[in-house]
Amino acid sequence: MNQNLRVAIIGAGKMGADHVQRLHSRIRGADVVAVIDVDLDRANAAIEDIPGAKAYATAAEAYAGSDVNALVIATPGFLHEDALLEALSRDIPILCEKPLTPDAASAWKIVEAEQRLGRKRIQVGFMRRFDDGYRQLGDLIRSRELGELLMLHCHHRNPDVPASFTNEMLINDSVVHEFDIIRFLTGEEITGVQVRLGKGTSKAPEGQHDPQHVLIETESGVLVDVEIFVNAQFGYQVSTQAVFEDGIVDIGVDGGAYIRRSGQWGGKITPSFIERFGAAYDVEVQSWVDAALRGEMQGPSTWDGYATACCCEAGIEAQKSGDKVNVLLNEKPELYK
Ligand code: ISE
Repeated sequence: MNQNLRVAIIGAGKMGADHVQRLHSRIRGADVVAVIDVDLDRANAAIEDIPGAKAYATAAEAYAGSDVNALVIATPGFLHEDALLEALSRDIPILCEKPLTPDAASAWKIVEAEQRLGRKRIQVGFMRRFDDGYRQLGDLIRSRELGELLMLHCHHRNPDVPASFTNEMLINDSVVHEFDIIRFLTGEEITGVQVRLGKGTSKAPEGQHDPQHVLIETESGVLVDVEIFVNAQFGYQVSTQAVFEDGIVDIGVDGGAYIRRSGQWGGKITPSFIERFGAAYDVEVQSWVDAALRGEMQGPSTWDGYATACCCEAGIEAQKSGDKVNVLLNEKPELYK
C-alpha cells in the first residue's frame, strides 16, 4: 500500500509552483494530489506534468474532491490565517510559507488553535535554517569554538521587486528572514529593533524607501545590522559576517565555481532566492515530509512564526518613528519549549 503523504499546495505562484515541482520530482514520500489557486489556469499549469493531481479554485473543493492529508501554504501572507485554521481543524500536517500570518494578533490565534489541538502541526517556511552555510554557522556558535558571538553583519539584496512591494514589505516580507535566523543562530529572542532610512536608490518604486538599515538586538546584547536592499539590480545575495571573540566567519558571500576565462575571472551571481536557496528548500520540504510521515512536526514552529510577527510589528513602528522599538512577546506556551 502507498503510504506517501497526499499533499495539496495552495497558491500556484512563483513559490507554490516551485514547491509543486520539488514535491513531484525531488522529494521522497509525498504525492501532489491537488493544487489550489483562484487563478485556475495557473493551478492547471502547475500540475501539467503530474498525472493524478487535480487543480481547484478553492481549498474546500480540494478537500471534497481529493484525498488530501497534508497541506503546503504558498499564498500571500494575508490569506494564511483561514487556510491554517481550516487545516488545523482537520488535524493535518502543514508547511506554511513565511510569514505565518501578517501580524502578531492573528499569529497568536494560530498559536492558540494549535495549543487547543494539543500537538504541533505547523512548520513555518523559514528555509534559511536548512541552508548549509547557516547550519555551519549555527554549529560554530553553539560549539563556542571561537568564543562568544558578539555581532552579525547581514546583507539581504534582491535584484528588484514588483511595484506593489510596499515600504512595510521590506520588513514583513524580507527582513522577517533575518528575524528568524538571528533567533535560530543565537537561541535567543529579539528584544529591540531600529530602522534607519538613509540615501535611497532612484530605482525603487514610488513610495518605497530602499535600501534600509535595520539594527537588531538580542536578549544577551548581540547586535545585528541588516542592509535590506530590494532593488540592488545586480542579482540576489544573502550573506552574513559573524564576529566572535576569537574569529570572523563569512557565509553566503559567493558560491559555485570560480572561473577564469578570456578577459574575465569570477563566478555566477544567483538571480533570485529560488536558485540561492534551492538546496535549502529541498532539505526543508524533505524534512517536513519525513517528520509528517512519522506523525511529528519539527523545524520552525508556530511560536517562531508568532515571535517573528512581533519583530516585524516592532520593525514597522521603528520604520515610521526612527526610534528603537522594544519587541514584546506573550509567554511561551509549554508546547514550544
Ligand atoms: C521573498 O518573499 C523571500 O522570501 C525571499 O527569501 C526574500 O529574499 C525576498 O526579499 C522576499 O521578497
